[in-house]
Amino acid sequence: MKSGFAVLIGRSNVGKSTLLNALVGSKVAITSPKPQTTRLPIQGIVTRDEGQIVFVDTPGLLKKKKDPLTRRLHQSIAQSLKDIDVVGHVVDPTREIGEEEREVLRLIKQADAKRVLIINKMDERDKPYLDFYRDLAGEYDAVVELSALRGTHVETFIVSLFELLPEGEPLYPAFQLTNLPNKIWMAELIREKLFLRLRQEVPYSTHVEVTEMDKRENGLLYIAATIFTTDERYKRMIIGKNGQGIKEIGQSTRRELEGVMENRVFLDLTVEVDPHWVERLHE
Ligand SMILES: Nc1nc2c(ncn2[C@@H]2O[C@H](COP(=O)(O)OP(=O)(O)OP(=O)(O)O)[C@@H](O)[C@H]2O)c(=O)[nH]1
Ligand SMILES: [Mg+2]
Repeated sequence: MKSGFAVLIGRSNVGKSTLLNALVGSKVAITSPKPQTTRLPIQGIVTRDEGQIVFVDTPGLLKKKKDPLTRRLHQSIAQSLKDIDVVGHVVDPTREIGEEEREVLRLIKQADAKRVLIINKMDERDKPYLDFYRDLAGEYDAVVELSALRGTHVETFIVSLFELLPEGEPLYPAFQLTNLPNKIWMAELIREKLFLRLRQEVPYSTHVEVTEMDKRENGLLYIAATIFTTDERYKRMIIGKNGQGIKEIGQSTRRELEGVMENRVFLDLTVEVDPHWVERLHE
């Protein structure tokens, strides 16, 4: 049996979380067109006859910003590169190699692991930088070209990883798809709706905590969650005119949860101002 850890790292927005979901075949990580969607190192577990791969999705590297959240996310990336077997560098051939890619290259060279270059978004028609990335092949043990969104060649990637992984026993039971506790996963789903809905700096001002999860006697799953934001002004924007904003966030999350849990859900959302929530983020 083979087993080990493969970390997905790369610039923000290249599709790391979309790839994690495609690998696992289930939505374990949230995705959005906005950079810095991912904040936690989320594990997605793939178990096959050959063995088990634990993929670790990481926050995207974004160099421009120097705020406390970005600092926290960068610490989390560096931490994720310790004690792993493979590092998968995910790149987007529609975007130029920039300072962020060079920083990722520096980081992965320090890691004591096999290196795989993953050229994602191969479904895009215009890939003006594809050859730039292909020219980097010499720096890696393997190169795969795939589309996380369409799921093409994702299986090829899994097969090539099993080749690179050491012998070992599975770490998780075969049915387990992620390490995320239910409450955190639900909070992530709510945060995804905030990222899809809110503009500019507002989604970055938010953090979500699920405070209660309870199966009621009538079979209803009761979930209470608090959306934290740093400013009264943002709180008003999240709640929206006549509460319309928060209502839509609640409805779309509830619908998604009901689909996955196959259970009726009551979602109780509160918005609170806390300028210091970043300090409570665990790594
Ligand atoms: N066309 C195309 N779009 C993709 C593909 N993979 C991801 N995307 C899109 O790229 C955007 C970013 O995807 P994410 O998976 O959230 O990217 P990420 O690298 O996890 O981003 P951060 O968590 O912010 O670092 C989303 O709009 C995805 O739908 C792909 O294979 N093809
Ligand atoms: Mg992500």
